[in-house]
Amino acid sequence: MSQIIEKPPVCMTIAGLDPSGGAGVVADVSAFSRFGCFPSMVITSVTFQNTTGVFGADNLSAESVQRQADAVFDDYEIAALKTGMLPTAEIIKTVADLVKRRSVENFVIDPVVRSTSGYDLIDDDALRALVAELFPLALIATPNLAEAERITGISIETPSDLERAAAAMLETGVRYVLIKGGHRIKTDVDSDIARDHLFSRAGTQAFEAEFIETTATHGTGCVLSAAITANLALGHSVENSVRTAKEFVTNAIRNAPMLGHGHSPIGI
Ligand code: PXL
Repeated sequence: MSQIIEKPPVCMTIAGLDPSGGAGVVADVSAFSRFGCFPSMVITSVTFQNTTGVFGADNLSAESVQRQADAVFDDYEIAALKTGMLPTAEIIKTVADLVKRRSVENFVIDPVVRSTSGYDLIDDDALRALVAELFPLALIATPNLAEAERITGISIETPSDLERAAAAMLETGVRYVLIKGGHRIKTDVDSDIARDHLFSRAGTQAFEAEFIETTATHGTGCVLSAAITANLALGHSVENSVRTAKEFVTNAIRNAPMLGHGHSPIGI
């Protein structure tokens, strides 16, 4: 008797390779798989790094990125796409063209700007292209506070700064903006809560989890955005996808393997 196996939704990540396995495409692929999605990955850059830092990177050409992605798009139906490290303006333009040509609806941008250890993963030209050409095409972007500041030029200290920064990003056309790390903003609310804020034209929603004091934070942004992507591919709403992804990351931080001598990967 033959068993009928249901086809999994395919998720694609277009991002960098972290050979130490904590961030980038390896983290994305693990998260896609954990939610039952089939993973596809397009490499933008081979980085040289471990848990203590990023020491450099060999960026691939825009043509290579396009040929990797088109080969997969020609063959599979892609249910959702996320981007991570997009190091050059040429690669960003290629990805914008791909999203338009392939009419990708579930498009998630993790605007990776700088590694936890302070290495700039994207230059200023690329940052401008990211905001001008890619943000307008996205369903959701997931900057942390530092990324939201670099993208908008607004220094975020208060809840009203946070709202101004979100409004500036929504102006580009992106439909949802999830700003992570809102617990660092000066308010009288307790700081042992990890609070992220989801903004859209319809309003704001806060997502809270226990704040875990740990050095195991390598790849949290990648895993969160990949988990959102997988949940969108499964047909869930943006709000539900964010909620599920945040719970997943909180658990992964709790289950971190504490590898290496710096910021350990999280346990997914
Ligand atoms: O976590 C941001 C990030 C994303 N992608 C790659 C990285 C990093 C941080 O080091 O190396 C490839």
